[in-house]
Amino acid sequence: MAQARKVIITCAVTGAIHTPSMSPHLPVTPDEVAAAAIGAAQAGAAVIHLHARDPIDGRPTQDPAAFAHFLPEIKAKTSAVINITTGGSPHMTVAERLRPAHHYKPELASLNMGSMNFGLYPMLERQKEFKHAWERTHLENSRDLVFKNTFADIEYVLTSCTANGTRFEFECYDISHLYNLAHFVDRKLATPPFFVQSVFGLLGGIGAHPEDLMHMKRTADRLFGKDFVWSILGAGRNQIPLATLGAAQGSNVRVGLEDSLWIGPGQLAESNAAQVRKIKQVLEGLSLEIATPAEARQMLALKGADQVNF
Ligand code: KMH
Ligand code: ZN
Repeated sequence: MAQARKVIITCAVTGAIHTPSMSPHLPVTPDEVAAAAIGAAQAGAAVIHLHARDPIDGRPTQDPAAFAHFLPEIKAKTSAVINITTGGSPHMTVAERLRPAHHYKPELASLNMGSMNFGLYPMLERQKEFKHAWERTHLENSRDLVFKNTFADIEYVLTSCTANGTRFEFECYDISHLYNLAHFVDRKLATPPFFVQSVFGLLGGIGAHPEDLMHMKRTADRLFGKDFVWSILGAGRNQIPLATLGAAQGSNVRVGLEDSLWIGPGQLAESNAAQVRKIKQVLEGLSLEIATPAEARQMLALKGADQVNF
């Protein structure tokens, strides 16, 4: 009998898109980030993608010290793969964004595969009141913001993190980002299997229509053949529908409050774990199995949790 396919669930527990005023459930303090990550891993996420926030006002921070308050606890209490962001916030320099990955040498780090507009300002239409002044500025300034990931930046992230044995979640927000990855593959700066996180529905990137998903998949198939591990991230309300559509066609999935605050129409997710449980139900309904952290490590050729610096 054919074995069921194993699906990696990544959970991105907090991040730079949303701000604390948008949901009381968004993890902000180190204790909240740790609890959210542990809950998501217990619910079935094999990979936990992490950002840190200032515990006082929730502002994104890439100070390695901020990560020190939750990385060891998550590692001690789960076997999940820990994936540290190198995206940080689009308002930060690349050098600043890289600090925690360089310091902690994780198994996996995100790598954003092209410069782009990163429009968060439409959220101002929904969110009128803010607890902290930085939140409105963060969204407002995204009207005139380039999320800078030039070829030089990408090469620097690739070479400096690879030297530590860190592999990548290649964040591809558009078709051109797949071609950028293919360019670095040609230059032998990226080695298979490529974990391609295809991101849909962010203003500045590809849309979230099923045709967009199919076009990404066809292009990745053509460029990378069997050498990539495909994953889907649908932003906002697209999260569960696109993950479902992709999973039915062979993708892995990413959920989490970093990318969507929602669990249903107009209904805030009360936790990251709730989104993991929801997608897990969908996957099981499709007769798919959930990859364990050990299986994810094998599928992504990771160095192992004993090789990190935390
Ligand atoms: N929130 C994702 C769409 C990163 O951390 O490097 C983008 C992201 C980037 O996760
Ligand atoms: Zn992120």
